Amino acid sequence: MMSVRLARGIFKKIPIRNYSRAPCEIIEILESGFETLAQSKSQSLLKKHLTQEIFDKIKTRVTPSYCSTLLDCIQSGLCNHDSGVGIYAPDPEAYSTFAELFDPIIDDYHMGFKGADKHPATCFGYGSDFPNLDPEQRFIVSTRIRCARSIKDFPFNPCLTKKDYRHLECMINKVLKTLCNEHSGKFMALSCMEKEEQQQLIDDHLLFKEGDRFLQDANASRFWPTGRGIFINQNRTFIVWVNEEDHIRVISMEKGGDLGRAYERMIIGVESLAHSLKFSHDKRLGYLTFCPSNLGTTIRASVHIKLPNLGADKAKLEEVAKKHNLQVRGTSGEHSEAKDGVYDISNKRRLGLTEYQVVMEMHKGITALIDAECQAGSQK
Ligand code: ADP
Ligand code: DAR
Repeated sequence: MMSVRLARGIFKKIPIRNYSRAPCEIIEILESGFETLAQSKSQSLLKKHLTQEIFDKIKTRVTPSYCSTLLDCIQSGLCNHDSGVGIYAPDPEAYSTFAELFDPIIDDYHMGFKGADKHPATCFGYGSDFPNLDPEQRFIVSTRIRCARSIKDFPFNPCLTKKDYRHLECMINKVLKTLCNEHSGKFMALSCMEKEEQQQLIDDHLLFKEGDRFLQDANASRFWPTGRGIFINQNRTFIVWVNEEDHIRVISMEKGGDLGRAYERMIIGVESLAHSLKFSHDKRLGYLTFCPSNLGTTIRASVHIKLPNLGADKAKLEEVAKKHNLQVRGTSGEHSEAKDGVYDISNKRRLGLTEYQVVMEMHKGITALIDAECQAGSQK
């Protein structure tokens, strides 16, 4: 893979960017990376939608407040041709500065969110709207639902300074400490965590992994592990990730298929944080996130599910998932393989629907998937 690791710190002579167009050396890296990507067999949305015309139109632009360049947005996708998406927003303004590229990728990923469309107002519904997906506990090992929030007036990972990371950690942790009842818990900074404890939390699917090359090449891992950490309650059912891919990830988990209980806990958690924190929100794109695949509701509702029949034919499983707007990941999340026949299956789109509609789409999809699994079993 070509190496275009371009951390802000590399350009010693311009530690603080204050230019109105991308410098020549950045444009040279962009042109070389674009040419290599164009000749590759990449299936990323970046490759699909970054045409020569769009590239020439936006390659010199920078965002007004942080001088983020097109290279800051796409260098992960230029370095990793096996990306699914291949682009991130280094700061909130990138979505408008580079709209010619972001908009078709957003439309494609979220399955029909056009430039003129507006994300709907927040409407969570209630956990009680969603019955247990697997009351007999035949298929679903566990259920997880998460949403992301970015703190208003802060940029995203590639533009954060070490001081920003510390400031965000402190600001978010101060509010986490006020949570009560089943949402009360303890914050553990990654920098103070024993490696064994960290690995156990990762293996238990509670903590984010380290060393994601897609995030590293997007300059999302600078100053690691400064400012990164996890907040977790006593029952390990309510978790908040701080400064991994997004400033905040609010996560609720349940053993088995009780989606409604997990969802109700997440709603209370994210609304409690909203009393004290201001989030980055756009009237067209909803809640803003580092990756365009997470815009809007930012919700990913997933099950760890055993599908011995459908899972025997991955193409068939993908076909059924696609029909119901579901996304199949491996047991350890994205870019991982299924172990012991356990798949992570979730809603794919997050933008253009309300929170209630996104979770209902997942609920209906997983119900249909279980029906298909039973049918596949009866045909044996
Ligand atoms: P996200 O984008 O939501 O953070 P990832 O694909 O990175 O998702 O997964 C994050 C972690 O969450 C991984 O360890 C993954 O195994 C875990 N996970 C996802 N869904 C479930 C689930 N239903 N039950 C238990 N763990 C889950
Ligand atoms: N790995 C990147 C991001 C895909 C979406 N997942 C996120 N944002 N965690 C890719 O382009 O494959």
